[in-house]
Amino acid sequence: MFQQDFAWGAATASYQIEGGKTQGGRGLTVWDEFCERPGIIRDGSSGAVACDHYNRYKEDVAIMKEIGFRAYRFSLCWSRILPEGTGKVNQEGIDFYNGLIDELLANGIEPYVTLFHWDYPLALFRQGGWLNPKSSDWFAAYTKVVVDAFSDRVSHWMTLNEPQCFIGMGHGTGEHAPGLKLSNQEVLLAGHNALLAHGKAVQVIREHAKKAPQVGYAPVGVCSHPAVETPANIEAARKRMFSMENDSTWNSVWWMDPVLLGRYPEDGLRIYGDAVPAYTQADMDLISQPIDFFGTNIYNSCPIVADENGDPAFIDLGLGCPHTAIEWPITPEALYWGPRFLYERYHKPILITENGISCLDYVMSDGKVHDPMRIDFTARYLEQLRRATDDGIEVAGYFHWSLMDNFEWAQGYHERFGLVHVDYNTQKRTLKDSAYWMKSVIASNGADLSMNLR
Ligand code: GCO
Repeated sequence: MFQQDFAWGAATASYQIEGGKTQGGRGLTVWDEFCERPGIIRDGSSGAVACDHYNRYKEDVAIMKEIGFRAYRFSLCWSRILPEGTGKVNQEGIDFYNGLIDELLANGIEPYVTLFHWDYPLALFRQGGWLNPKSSDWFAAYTKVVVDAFSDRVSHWMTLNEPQCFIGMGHGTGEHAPGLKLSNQEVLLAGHNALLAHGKAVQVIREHAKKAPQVGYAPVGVCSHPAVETPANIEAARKRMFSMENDSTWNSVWWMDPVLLGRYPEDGLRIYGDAVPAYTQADMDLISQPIDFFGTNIYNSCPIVADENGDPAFIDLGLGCPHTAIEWPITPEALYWGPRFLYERYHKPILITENGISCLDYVMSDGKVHDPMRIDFTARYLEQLRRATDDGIEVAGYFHWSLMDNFEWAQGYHERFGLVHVDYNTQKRTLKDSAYWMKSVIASNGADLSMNLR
């Protein structure tokens, strides 16, 4: 069973839903610039308008209320609050988030705030961005403005969303903004500065929050699970989940161990070698400022068996394996083994800060959006998460990605992850069947996951 105060929520991010690109004094972000590059976004779109949440947030909060969400995870657009990233505060930006927070609380919905979900201030990027040694101080100063403004009502905070992506894809492969293809040295330096920023933000929240804060972090959970649940396969899957096979940034441990254990993982230091930036124990002490919960985004995991030496060996998911519209595998075991392995390693309550599925949704001839795949997917993943709680893993909540269809980064609007369909031409919201199903799940606190698939 899920705990009585389980945080049933939906998740979004500022650049993906707000729009209002030039409204209310907002400063430009690296994603605004990135989207203007020809051919970079699949459908040539941007988040300039997105779901127009900046102007429609009251309607969206009413939808959250209708579904019965107890919590809502959203991110703040740093440059809506500090248009230049530092310096002058934009009161209209503060006013917008005050309005959203007040609307949530008036509807009994707990705000869970992500400080940074990739929309980095363009003005700071032009000063070096995460490569600038001052970047963690910039982030700390931004956090102070936010905590002063909102911490009388907000008590749940996440610092960074998915450094694997905004560092790895934004600074290494160039698939995401700011579209850099840097050396490993520079990528890891940017990553180290981002981790320092996390630590400084935790310090600022602890020192200045008006309401007792619960502070967390939201890296991707790059997960593994035993293809067959034998002791050897379980150990092999655990070993793989917390190891690094190569020098890419797509892993769990390089981003989790510093924050939770105060050190970089040994095999990462070996694999990255000279690319590892110079750092001090003081850095690691700062980065590993205690946090209260371990937020993580889990969508799928790799099936593993133990080879003859007990080492992890991948099992192919097989031809035509179940997958989502964005071509991610469907592996519900991820929400048992990911939380279990993470809890056993880091001993922090687990918060699923993202989990969801992209489907080929559209408004059908009956005016409804039937999305049986999303219902089946979510039921199976929640069943596994419930199993984890039954096995004693402390799971504090589940945030479905996403509340509504939105701007899916380099894929533009091609992918639909929402429980609520958005017609981008009219901004009409339509609750999908899964939204009504989610309502019944929340009402039973996750006890009833039955599906009357249509
Ligand atoms: C992520 C991001 C979200 C994505 C979602 C679907 O995890 O990549 O946090 O912004 O939109 O995960 O890809």
